[in-house]
Amino acid sequence: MLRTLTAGESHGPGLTVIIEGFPAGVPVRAEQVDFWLAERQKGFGRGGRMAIEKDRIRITGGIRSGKTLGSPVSFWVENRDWANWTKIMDPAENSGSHVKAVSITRPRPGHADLSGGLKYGLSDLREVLERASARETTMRVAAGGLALRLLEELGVQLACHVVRLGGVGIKAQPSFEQLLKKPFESEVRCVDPKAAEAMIRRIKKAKADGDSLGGVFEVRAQGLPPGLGSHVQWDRKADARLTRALMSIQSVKGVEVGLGFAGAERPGSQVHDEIAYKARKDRDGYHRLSNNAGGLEGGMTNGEELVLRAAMKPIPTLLKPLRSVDMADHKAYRAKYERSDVCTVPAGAVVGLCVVALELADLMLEKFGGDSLGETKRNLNGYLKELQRR
Ligand code: EPS
Repeated sequence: MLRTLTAGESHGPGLTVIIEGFPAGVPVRAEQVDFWLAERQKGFGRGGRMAIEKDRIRITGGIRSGKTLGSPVSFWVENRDWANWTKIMDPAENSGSHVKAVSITRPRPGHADLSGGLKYGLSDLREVLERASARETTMRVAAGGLALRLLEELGVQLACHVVRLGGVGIKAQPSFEQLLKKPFESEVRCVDPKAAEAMIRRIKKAKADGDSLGGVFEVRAQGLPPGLGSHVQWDRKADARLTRALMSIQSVKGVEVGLGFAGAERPGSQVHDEIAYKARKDRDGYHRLSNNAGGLEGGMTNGEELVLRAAMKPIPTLLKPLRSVDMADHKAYRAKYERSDVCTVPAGAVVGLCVVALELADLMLEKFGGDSLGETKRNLNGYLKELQRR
């Protein structure tokens, strides 16, 4: 139902997103989207670039009088750093001066540089890294900010936090209520103050060592009805779609649902969530005595809290670069160092929340349809009423 496309280079004039298939009548203000953009920019371990940028959307289509119109919604975010890159990155420049600018020919291990250069036949690896850059996630966060408005109207809430960073982990799983407030107060988006302190120490050490750090973040959602996605076809499975969304974030190398890999170590009796029933006024009375499935069974939501985790590798740009080869002479050199962050796991958590929001909005629209928010709400409420009789 929803199609989202982003465009723009990290040091070009700016970034664009188009979200097609969004229903009419969803109230949204630019500040509500900007809130998430600001959250993405935060986090201990970010580099100098975030001091330059102040990401804010300009609404360029699909919204009037504070409400969506049903037409494609489009946002634009300016790259402030563009002012320093016009000679190197101006898309309208065709006099050949870009070619004269210093080319990057020493690919960084772990980055898109080498594969992208080979694939697209490019000899200046800047033409790969500009688009592979995590700057692109700005626009997925902007689109996610819009999706979150729809989800909120439909009674769905999301939260995210950092679970592990640089080898330091939290001890206990926080409640959803704790998550809604706490991670936003932490510089590393971690609810456990002791763990957060240790994470910050690790980032400082990595920076001093010219190194980078990865970690694991978690995205959770409450208020989802059972039956989003479907068991009947592989590409309709909600777990496949949600994990794909998370895997598409730069640096993500692994995704878990609920108990995830730990479930493979236990017998079935200690994994599957037993079913109970208690009549409720607002929706179905089925619930689970545990939530190891993370809210997903058979490719569908089961009405329990959605629990997804993603593992981010350390950033590939290192102040003390790793061994590489110059593509111009095939000789051994150290990789090119470009200004970078030391750790982006806290920012990754926000990006994760936003891409999950986009996918959940799509799953809700697929099940409940509707060209306007009112129609979608009526369809959802009709379904929830029906569930009470089951
Ligand atoms: C990035 C390199 C850095 C990061 C950037 C991602 O950019 P710069 O080279 O301009 O300092 O700050 O992240 C962002 C700009 C962002 O908005 O998240 C890279 O090479 O991927």
